[in-house]
Amino acid sequence: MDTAEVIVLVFSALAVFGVAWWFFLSDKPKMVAATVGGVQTLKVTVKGGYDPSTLEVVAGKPVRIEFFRDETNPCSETVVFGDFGVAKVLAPHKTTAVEFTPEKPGKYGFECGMGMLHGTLVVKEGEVKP
Ligand SMILES: [Cu+2]
Repeated sequence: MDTAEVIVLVFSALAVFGVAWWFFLSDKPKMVAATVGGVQTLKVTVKGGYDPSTLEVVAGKPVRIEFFRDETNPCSETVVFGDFGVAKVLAPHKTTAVEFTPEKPGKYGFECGMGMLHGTLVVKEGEVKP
């Protein structure tokens, strides 16, 4: 093996490792709700996807997700939270709030009306009352 081959090998290894790290090890952007007046509030930008796409709240308290749809692409026109029976049309370049109260902890998906864009709502156990 000459020097050039070694260099190629090292760079290939780094590239493979980098891709693996990106997919498996890097933490996906996650947003934990801020409580405003007793309502767990989150802000999501909709542009070719949901950003952030993983939202974290606790069970038993109202949730308000403010979707800012920063595009006119019809794909993202509707956001659907199937588990909560919520479907909402998002006006382009405006903020539309979606409100509901998750009663049970778990992971719930949300998506566009065509099921192409995906996000996850992580509902954690709320405070246990004595
Ligand atoms: Cu879509």
